[in-house]
Parts: sequence; structure tokens; C-alpha cells
Amino acid sequence: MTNATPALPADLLDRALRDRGVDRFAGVPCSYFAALIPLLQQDGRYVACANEGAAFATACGFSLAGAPGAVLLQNSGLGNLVNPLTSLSAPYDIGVLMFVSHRGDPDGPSDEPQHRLMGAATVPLLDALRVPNWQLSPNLDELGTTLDAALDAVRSGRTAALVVPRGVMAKPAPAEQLPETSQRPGTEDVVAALGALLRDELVVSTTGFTSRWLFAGADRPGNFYMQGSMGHALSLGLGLALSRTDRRVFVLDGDGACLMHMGALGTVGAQHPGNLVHVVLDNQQYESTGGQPTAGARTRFEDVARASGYRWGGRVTSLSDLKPVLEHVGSQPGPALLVIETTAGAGAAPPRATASLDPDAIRARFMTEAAG
Ligand SMILES: Cc1ncc(C[n+]2csc(CCOP(=O)(O)OP(=O)(O)O)c2C)c(N)n1
Repeated sequence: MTNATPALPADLLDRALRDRGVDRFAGVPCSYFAALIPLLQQDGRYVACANEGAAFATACGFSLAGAPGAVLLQNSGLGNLVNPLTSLSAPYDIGVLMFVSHRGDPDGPSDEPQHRLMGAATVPLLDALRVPNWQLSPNLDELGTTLDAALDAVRSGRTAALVVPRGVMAKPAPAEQLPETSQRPGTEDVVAALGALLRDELVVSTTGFTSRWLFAGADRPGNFYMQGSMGHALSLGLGLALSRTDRRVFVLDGDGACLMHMGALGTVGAQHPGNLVHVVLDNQQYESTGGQPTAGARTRFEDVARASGYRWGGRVTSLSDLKPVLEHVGSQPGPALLVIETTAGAGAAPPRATASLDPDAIRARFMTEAAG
């Protein structure tokens, strides 16, 4: 941040909001809110939602009950909430206060390719949707004035947005490194083990750390690293599987991403592609954005898959079970869903694929491989 004002501590923002009657939040995390979300979760004031549209509707419910509801989201999820914004909030005059983190900010430092278009479109999109918006300032006087103006709009039934540039919110204090006690394998080890078992499968890997570890440990042209488009890896894999019935398609999903558009499991169950294997790495958290608990930490994906029409659903809890279970899955027609219980890694994730390859290079070499 170029501004000399120190970053805004989460507790000061929380207090300013509480003083103004805003006490209930819903959202999907962004690392920019890594200090705020745990603070709100401590006393149950934050609902972790599967996607931003659901978070927005939940906040509309808070507002409908009498006190303004607030939503926390990354701008990559803005598209997910356009429908309830335009067809619930606007016609019924239900105001919600949105905090939208600004990835790909054209006035900020360079960001990942998947954030650039939405970064430039964020403020014009809010304007086009007639959402009054302000940039969140870490300066306490400016913060108070902005919150008052935004909440005037919200109380009059209009949704208002505070756009949060990088560096405005203070980061959380570094977590104390406790000795590893979990028996679950880390994403790194699971992805390495999966990579070693791959033959000529086409692989779609979800956004976040899974794609990074796959690129670092088992890069191959048949891997499509789907940075961005959170929650759509399964649908991309479904399109591939239906088009290339002669190739086995693996989708490597995260639990948070799978929850985001879980309706896709029903589509897979209905379409029934025999060549699709859906692997969910379940660490019960959004590790890539700071380790917040996921919206459905109790969801048993394999049960949902079976109930949705997948031919097989199962779970492994240790790496030693992975090979025999995958061989079993490979010996029968799909669709199959395998949950692998994982734990968050203690170390830093490796660089993204796009640090070395442009997205169009990832697409081009994948298409060449898929055509073979
Ligand atoms: C629509 C959308 N909302 C939010 C984000 C921010 N985001 C990036 S990765 C991620 C967490 C993914 O969680 P999960 O699938 O469980 O994988 P993990 O990070 O635990 O490996 C989030 C919330 C995003 N990229 N897109």
C-alpha cells in the first residue's frame, strides 16, 4: 500500500461496525479477510457459505430480520451474487453491506491472470448494478464517514459495497507453529502419490494449493490447472469426459471448491460418464485463503455422490490405502467419487503454474494431449 496510514486491524473495523448495528456476517473467504473472519467466528457472528450468492441471500435474511446484514467476498465471487443482488435485494429493497476484496486491482500491484479481467471490471460492474460503492480506508475518520454513508444506503433498502484494496486490512498475527499431530496426509503428499499413479488420464485440478502442488510435483501436458473458476472443476471435467469417452478423466477437487457448486454432482449422476473419477481432497478448510473452516465441514461427499447417482463413492484416510482403492476404482466403470482426508500443510505452497506457463500455453498443450 502506498498510503502511509497503517493497515486497519480487524478488531477496529469490527468495533466500528458493531457501533453502527452491523453484527451478522456471511461470506466466502479471501486472504484479505484472514484476520477478520476468525474474529467474527469466535462468537458465531459469521456464517461460512458455499458460494457468494448463498452468502448474499443469507445476509438478506439478516437484514429482513431487522438489522443490516453484511457479506465478505473476494471480487472473483461477484458474479456468483449478481442474481440475488438484482432479483432479491433490488426489487424487494433489502439492503446489504458488502465488503469486496479487490484482487487484480488495476491501480495495485500485478496479480494472477485469473484476477485481471474482474479486477478491472469490479467498480464498473458495481456501478452498472447501481450499487453505491466506496474504497475502504484504513484511516479511522474516513472509515467512519464511509461506513455512515454506506449504511444510510443499506438502511434505505439499497445494497452498498466497500471495495477493499490489497494491504488495507491488517494481516493476522503469525500463528504459533504447533508440532504436527494429525494422522492425515498433507496435500503435498497426496498430490505426489496421485501424480505417481497417473498414466494417460486427462486431469483437471482445482484452484488453490492443489494445482500448485500438482504442477510442482507431477507436471504433464495432460494436466489442466484451473486457476480461478472456483467450484467448476467438476463441470469442466464432465464436459471433457462426455466428449472423450475413450479417455479417463480425473478431477482433483477441494472440499471448499466442491461445496461451492455442489449441484454439479447431480448433473454428473444424471449424465453418468463411466470414465470420470472425481477426487475430493478434504482438509475441512479453505487452506489457500488462510485456513478458515469450510462451509460444510460435516459434508460426506461420497454419500452425496452415491445419492446423486454416481456408481461408486468412498473415502481413504491414509496414503497406504490410496493405491489399492484407486486400482479398484480404475477396474470398474464410473462415475466415482473418492474423498481423501488431508490436513493443512505446515509449509508454504510452491509457485502457481502460471508463474512459469501462460494460461493459453496450459490450454494449448492440454488440447494437443487430449487430441492424441
Ligand atoms: C468464486 C471465488 N470465491 C472465492 C475465491 C477465493 N479462494 C481461492 S482458493 C479458495 C479456497 C479453496 O478451498 P478448497 O477448495 O477447500 O481448497 P484448499 O484451499 O483447502 O486446498 C478460495 C475461497 C475464489 N478464487 N473464487
